[in-house]
Amino acid sequence: MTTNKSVLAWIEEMKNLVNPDSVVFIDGSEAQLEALRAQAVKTGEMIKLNEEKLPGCYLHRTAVNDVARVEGRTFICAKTKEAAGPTNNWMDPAEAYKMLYDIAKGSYAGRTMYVIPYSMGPVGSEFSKIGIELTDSIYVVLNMAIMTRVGEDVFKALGDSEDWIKGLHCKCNIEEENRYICHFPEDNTIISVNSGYGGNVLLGKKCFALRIASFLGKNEGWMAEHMLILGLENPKGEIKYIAAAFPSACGKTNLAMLIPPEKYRKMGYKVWCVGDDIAWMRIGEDGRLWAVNPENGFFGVAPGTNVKSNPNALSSTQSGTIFTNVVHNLDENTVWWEGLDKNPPKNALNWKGEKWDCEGGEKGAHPNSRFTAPAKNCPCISSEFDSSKGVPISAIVFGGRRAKAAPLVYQSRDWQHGVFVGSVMASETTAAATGAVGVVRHDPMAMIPFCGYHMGEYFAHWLEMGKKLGDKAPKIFNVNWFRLDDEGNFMWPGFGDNMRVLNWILDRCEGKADAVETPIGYVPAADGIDLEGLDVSKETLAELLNVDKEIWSAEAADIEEFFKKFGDKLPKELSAELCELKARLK
Ligand code: OXD
Ligand code: MN
Repeated sequence: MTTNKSVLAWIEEMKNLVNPDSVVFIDGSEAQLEALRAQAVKTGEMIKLNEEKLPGCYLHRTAVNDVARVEGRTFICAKTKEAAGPTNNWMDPAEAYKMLYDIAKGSYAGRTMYVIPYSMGPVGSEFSKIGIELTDSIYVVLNMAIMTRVGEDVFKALGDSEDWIKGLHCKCNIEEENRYICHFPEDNTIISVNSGYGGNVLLGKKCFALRIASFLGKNEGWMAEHMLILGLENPKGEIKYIAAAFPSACGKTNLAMLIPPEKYRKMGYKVWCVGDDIAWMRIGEDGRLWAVNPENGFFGVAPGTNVKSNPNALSSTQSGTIFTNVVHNLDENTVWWEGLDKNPPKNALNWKGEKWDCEGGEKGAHPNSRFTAPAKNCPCISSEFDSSKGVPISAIVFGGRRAKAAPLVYQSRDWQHGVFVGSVMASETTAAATGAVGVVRHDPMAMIPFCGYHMGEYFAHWLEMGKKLGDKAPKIFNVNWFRLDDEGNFMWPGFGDNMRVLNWILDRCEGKADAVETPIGYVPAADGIDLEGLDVSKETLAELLNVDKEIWSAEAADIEEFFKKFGDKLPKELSAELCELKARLK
């Protein structure tokens, strides 16, 4: 399938290391994928679901100890610890290679090596990047075939070039204590061992499109961000694009596929999804920031996805989808998860494959259970989805899950202040990674698990991009859909009604909406957010937009502590922003 010398030499080297029984190149043809699906069903790796109700859909269960990203076992193996920075685990590259090769050695014995050529971004686009993943898992092949563009065309687009990313995945025996997800940014290499969970093994996604790509972006003058991309069309048919960064499992997929409230729908508003997780952004010929989604599918969190919260995501999963760690409805041979509907199946297996009693109080689906669905299934997929130059971004939005501190929405004073706003993002942790859930942690730009180099330099890169963009830079905002009242209830309805906030954001970009200055930035004027048809009073909105000086003074002290981590790599612009914030809070 290829005569590329660098590719063939590396495959040979890896073959000698892992010792497979055979090697299969993934050509991307439906016939080959279908044969692999059949083989996975035969071995029990996947279960074929009801062809009438869920055509082309499958269920897979991971090992019980392997259900989320393992941040504690994810390493940036740069030459120096300093290059990886204080927010990454670091391992010396020579030691890491030795350890990983010892684990990988002979691990494909009795297994097949699948060679997956894949493109992040449309095949052949000058902005796309190519990777090759070697894996011993059919589940990985089939997921990669949904999440990226795979096959022969990718080798054609690569030609003789040496500009591609190496990725070796070895399932081994799924041993937790020998699980490592390692990145070698200086070698364009990723090695993942002893896991079968998507975020750890679909190497095009977090490993390449964020960790390696963020490093490439810094060196080449572009940005790889943990952001959804959506287009908001107004009744005049004009579409404005927003890129938004939220930590994992904080609603990026829901926002990216939002259905406007009825009133807005009737007026002709529409939301178009370009991407739900990752944005690669470059400065275009016109000097504006342009974004592409390098992925080709959605690896979404299943629990909570339903006809109300995200009908578009649900529709996307009705064919050609792989479900992981959800409930198996045995009567219908379909799937179920908490929050899908109020009718949990009576005759069912839980995510572990055990008989499940829906009234027994235990969750049936894992909280981080997932669907891998083709982007083309999404009813609101943007017509620009496959565009190689991407879409021009008007606004960048940061957000997290904060019970109290952050108001519903605020705008930064300018790009530099916006970078500060992104750098001080904090959010309650979710089930997308192993570890405690609901603990507030700093997560600058939602990139703490994904920045492939020193985060102080990453902030500097953001500031640099702002300088290059000048007055063409998108405006920067922060949102928080998760504010709680004193009784612990959500104060903002969220979901489709978030469009009311997006409207204010886009109006601000066009200088059309009023705002009130607060110590942290600009919040909407009293009547700035349309509340018609909502069960939210003016008083509640005022509360939602309130900036509590006491909370923010504590926040500022905490930011000061957090910033100390970055030492002299913290850009002085950000310390200056912190000083100004403290002064404004006095
Ligand atoms: C994801 C994540 O899967 O952020 O997108 O964990
Ligand atoms: Mn993500």
